This record gives sequence, C-alpha cells and structure tokens, in this order.
Amino acid sequence: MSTTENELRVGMVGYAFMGAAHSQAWRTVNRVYDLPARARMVAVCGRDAGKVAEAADRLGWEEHTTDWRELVNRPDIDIVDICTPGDSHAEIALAALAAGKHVLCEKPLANTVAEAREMAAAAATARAGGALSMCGFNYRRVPAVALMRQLVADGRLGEIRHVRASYLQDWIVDPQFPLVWRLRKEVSGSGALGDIGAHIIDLTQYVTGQQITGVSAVTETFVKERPLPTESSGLAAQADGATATGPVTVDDAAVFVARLDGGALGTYEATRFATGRKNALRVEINGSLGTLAFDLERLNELEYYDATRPVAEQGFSRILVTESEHPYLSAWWPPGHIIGYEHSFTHQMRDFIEAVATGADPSPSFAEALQVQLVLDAVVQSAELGSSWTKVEPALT
Ligand code: 4PW
Repeated sequence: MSTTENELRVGMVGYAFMGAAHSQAWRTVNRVYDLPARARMVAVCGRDAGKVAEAADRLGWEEHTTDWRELVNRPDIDIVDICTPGDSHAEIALAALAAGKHVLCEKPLANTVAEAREMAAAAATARAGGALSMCGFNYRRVPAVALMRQLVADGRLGEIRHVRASYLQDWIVDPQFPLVWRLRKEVSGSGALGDIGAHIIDLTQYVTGQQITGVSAVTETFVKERPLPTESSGLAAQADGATATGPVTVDDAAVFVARLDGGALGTYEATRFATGRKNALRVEINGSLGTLAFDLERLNELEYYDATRPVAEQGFSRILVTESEHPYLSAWWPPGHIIGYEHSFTHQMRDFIEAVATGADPSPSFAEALQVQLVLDAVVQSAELGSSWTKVEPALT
C-alpha cells in the first residue's frame, strides 16, 4: 500500500453527476466505516478552470486542476477516480495505471470492446506491480442486492431458471429534450444500453453467479433528431432555444433475451422512454425452490417467495434489509432505519479502500467489466443483424 500514514490520497477526474456522487461517498466513508486507511480528497480535475474551482469548493476537494495528466502523475496521489463520460475512460485509466495508481473507473468501463480489452490487460499488468483497479457498478453495493446474492449462493432458490431485469427511465421522452452527451455515440459509446443496461447485465450476473453466453436483441432510437443543448447539460438539461438540431446517434431503448451459462434464461429491458418511470431498476430471479425480487425504488426491501415452506404458508414475504446483520449496515443507523441511492457509493468506496489497504483484489475488476462490455457488444451486433442469435465473445482470447 503506497500510503502516507494510512492515508489514501484520491484524485478525481470529472465533477458532474457521478463526480458529485463519488465526492459525497469519499467524504462520508471515513466517518461511517472503521477502515485500515482513510481517504483524503486531494484534488479534482475538470476542463473549465472556473467551474472546477467552484466544484472543488462545493464538493470538498483540497485542490483543483484542469490537467488530468498532471493529476494522474502526481506522486502524492494514490487513487485515481474516473467520473468522466466514456470517451475518456480508457486514456485516463491507462495513464493512471502506467503511473502505478490504483484506479476506480465509472461504468461502463469503456466505449468499445477494444478499449475495454486494453484496460483489462493494463490492469492485470499493473496488478503485478501492486496497483489495483475496479469498475463502479455501484448497485452491487445496495445491501438488499448483496443479500440477494448471498441467498442465491446459499442455494435458497435452488436451480435458477429465469432472470428478469429491467431498468426504466423517462428523462428523454420529450422530443424537445436536448442532444446531451449521453445521446452522442462518440462520447457515450451507446445509449440506454450502455448507460443503464450495463447495470442490469452486471447485477444479474453478480447475483446469480452466472454469465450471459448469447443474446437476441432489438434496439430503437425513437427520436432521431434533437435540439442542441446549452453549454452545461445533464439529465435535467435545457435546449438552448435556437432552432439548430443534431442527430441522436445512440439507442433510446434496448430489449434482449439471453442464455446464461448456468442454464437460466434471461430477459432484459433498458429504456429511457418508459413514461413515468424515473429510475426503476428491477431484478427478479426465479429458481426451483423460490423467487427473489429487488426493486431500486424500494431499495431497503427484498421480496422472497420460499417454495420449501408448507403450501398453506406460502406467499411472497418482504425482508426489510435494515438490520446490522445485513451487508454494509452495521456501521449505519439503528435497526429499521433506511438508507438511499447515495449509500451504494459510500459502500463502493468502503470496499475499494479495504481492498487497496489490504492488497485484496476488488470486484468488479476491469476483467469483469470487460465481460459486461462484451455482452453490450453482442447486443449491438444482434440488433444490427435483425435480432440474430449472437454469442458473447469470451473475455480471454
Ligand atoms: O449510472 C447511471 C447513470 O448514468 C445511474 O445509475 C442512473 O442512470 C442514473 O443516471 C444514469
């Protein structure tokens, strides 16, 4: 561990939505968890000098810079946290790994399989020199999801038959919603598929321990042209009021069926056109002995149907995942006190700090995130070929 007095000095690149979520987590993690090292928020990086200075002040970073290369090469930085759009993940991560830094990179790992492969290979090389890396699939760290995985691993569902996952949003239903970076392939790689579909791919594979081996997919771009955005625009952006428009170059929705290597069948739906659904991620697993279901809009709960109980007593029960016996929760509030979206990021930092401080391999590794990228790629290929069955390429070739 390359720390100063058990301190892990963090440099973060990007300070918008994910940067704010990560900052909150870095600020909170030391206060909640008793860890072998403390995170120190040394510097944040962004392209605009004025905005990054303001962000550093607001989010709690000691310093700010506009030069990410300088940041990743600073000797007083141990961890590089990448919260930029996907088009810069590979370049920053490769430079940081080459500089011997531990790297946390937002999902999806990259915009292409080629980039993801290069990143996974660099991560393996850097690992030999002691630098660790992890991809930020934060929903793995929701306690109810971690409990779901434990129950499946304990055999409580028996043989897994069905994996049913959807991630539904509606923030671009209005055709006047502007052409933000998430709608431009050259910046984001893909649309709903990579942004939210990647989460349910990772989550279902994490919970079941099974990997997707093949898919048949359809994708659609419902609104093909949109007004250009104002300079700063995120999930709640405004059009700039002018009449200029540009083409949407990503999918608005992706739907696919899949086979998993443990024999389960999967159905997946990722869309930004589910009117009324704001951030609705749902995963249901049906097994020979029972069913478990998770709904992000009720993230402190897990639905459980135990088919081994006497028939007269069967029925769905609601496990309140709020107790200190549950994953991550013993450090938080007294029993029964709920948590929210942002806690998943604090748990992510907890796990990454723990791994770096003890030298254990964090998960999801870049290799695991590459496998998700290969599924995304198979979905794109299948849709392009008219939903033809497309095998997921193996991560190791
Ligand atoms: O990672 C995802 C984002 O890009 C998030 O989990 C939800 O979808 C919220 O915004 C987008």
